[in-house]
Amino acid sequence: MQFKHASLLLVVVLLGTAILTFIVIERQRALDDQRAALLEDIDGAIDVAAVKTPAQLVAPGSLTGNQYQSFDTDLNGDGPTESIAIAIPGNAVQGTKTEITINTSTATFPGTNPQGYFGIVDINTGDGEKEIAVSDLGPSGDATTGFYRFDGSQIQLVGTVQGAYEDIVFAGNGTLTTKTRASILQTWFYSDMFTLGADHKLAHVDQEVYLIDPAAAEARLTMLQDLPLHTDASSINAKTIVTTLKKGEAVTFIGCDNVAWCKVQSATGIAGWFYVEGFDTILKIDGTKVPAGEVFEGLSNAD
Ligand SMILES: [Ca+2]
Ligand SMILES: [Ca+2]
Repeated sequence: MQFKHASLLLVVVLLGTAILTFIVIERQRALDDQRAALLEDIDGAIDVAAVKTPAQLVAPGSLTGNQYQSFDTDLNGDGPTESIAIAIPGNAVQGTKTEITINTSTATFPGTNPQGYFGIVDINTGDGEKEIAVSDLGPSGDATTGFYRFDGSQIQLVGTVQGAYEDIVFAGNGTLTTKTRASILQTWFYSDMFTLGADHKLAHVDQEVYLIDPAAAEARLTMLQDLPLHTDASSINAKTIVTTLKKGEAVTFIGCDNVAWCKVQSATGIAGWFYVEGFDTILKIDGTKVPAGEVFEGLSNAD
């Protein structure tokens, strides 16, 4: 009897183990199936190979004017031509950049949304050489442009500015003017100048006030409350008032020093300054602080 009981127990244990093993295997199989289905869904939603930046959709045949994906020219003015080409590795999911190669020397212009071609520009027509301009359109329309030169053996970065190269004005005398996004008050862009130095580097031209395009919508504001204006941008403690903008008055925003002071003009043509703390808190002459959106109607707050 003892032996019979032991055999029965063994059979029960073996059977139990077999059932448990079966359950575990089936459970794992179900999980594997779920995982496979999930991966299939992800692949369907994001087809990495199919996600391309505009740059990768630019067909060489669609390029016009000063737009090239490869071009041979004498960049440094020494007679022999250089072979210039760009490549856009990666895509919108994996990250993007533009690789610029002159002969055998390569540089990388970082970015998120390459324009997909380059231009040849001549920042200073008197220095015997030309520059390559490569633009990245940015994640939300804020383009940047990098300028490169060839020193006879290596590619060199001349400088980086905001704006796409086709929107930049080249005076030919070593200066260029672009539109730069301002840091205070609202979403607006100012006319910004750079000069090409003897060291072949772009230098920023600092200005007392960076000016908005008078035709821009962001230049036309309406007063939501009275705002006394400082005569100049010398001190927030100065109490001299040049004029007081009145509630309901249509005014013209002129620009800012891009740090704290902004200039605005009354409907009657009197200009004065107000002080901005942080991005858009206005510190009035009487010491009170008011959000700019409560002072001006018509401010832009685009991304
Ligand atoms: Ca050359
Ligand atoms: Ca030149």
